[in-house]
Amino acid sequence: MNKTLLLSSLAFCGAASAHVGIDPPVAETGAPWNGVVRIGHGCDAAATTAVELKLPAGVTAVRAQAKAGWQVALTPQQVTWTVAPGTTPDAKDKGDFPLELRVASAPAATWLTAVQRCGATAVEWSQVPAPGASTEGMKTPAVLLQVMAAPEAAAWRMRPVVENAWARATLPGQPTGGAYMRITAKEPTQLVGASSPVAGKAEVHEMKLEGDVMRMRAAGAIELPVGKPFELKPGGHHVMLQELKQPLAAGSTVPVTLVFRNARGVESRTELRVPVTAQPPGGAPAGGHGEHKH
Ligand SMILES: [Cu+2]
Repeated sequence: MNKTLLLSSLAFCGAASAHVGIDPPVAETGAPWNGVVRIGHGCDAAATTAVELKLPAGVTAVRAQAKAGWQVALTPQQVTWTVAPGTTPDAKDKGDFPLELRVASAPAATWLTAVQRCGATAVEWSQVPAPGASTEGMKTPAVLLQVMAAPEAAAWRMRPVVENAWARATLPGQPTGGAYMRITAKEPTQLVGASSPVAGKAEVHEMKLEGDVMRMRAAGAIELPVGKPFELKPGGHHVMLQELKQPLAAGSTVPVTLVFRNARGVESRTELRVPVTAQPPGGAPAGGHGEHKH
């Protein structure tokens, strides 16, 4: 094997450590949860041959739907999918394994452990971050099921759709940056805040004419129109990333969390991975009047 091949296979191994997850990642306490356990691919170069999902107290498996090419064994606290005899799995195979759970535990971040077997190798997805911390940077994080009370789960299901998010690249030493996106609410909802680990402070700003000068200021709670896109864009509303801890580098992504509040006063959060670019994607005119000069 020459050097180039070796490097590319190493790169592939890195990419192959993508996570095991569940969809949806939210469950309502006291209610059935119907969703899937999702496997991105095999363990590096080897195909997945079995998946074990271990459930904590308060979460029980009710039913696992049949999946072509797989056999399933179920106890209340563990579900095991095993590749069926005569099936030849591929390392690139992805899988969604349908499952029904019953969630009786109180609202909390609830971690499920998964074991992914690829022949003789096993990957244990079991790393749990400190409370409130993210799994960012973890190699084999456990699977997070966010258990919520009914009002929070309803707010989460009806949270706005966020699309076309981007942030403008900043220069070294530049203290602030802006993030932009399109938000479409499904029910009466306010955008009430934002946060990002790359910024000491993040705020939603609006542009206001003061005399004949456009200035920006904190927008407070923004009432989002229902079913109609609301644009955060240069020269208009934007998420202001203040006290930047590092420059926003073109080609990277930054985590940004938006906080919404529904008509019943219940908050929901949407975590975004926002791509950083030098110019608005799609070549739209930048517009704006120095919206990042305070
Ligand atoms: Cu601003």
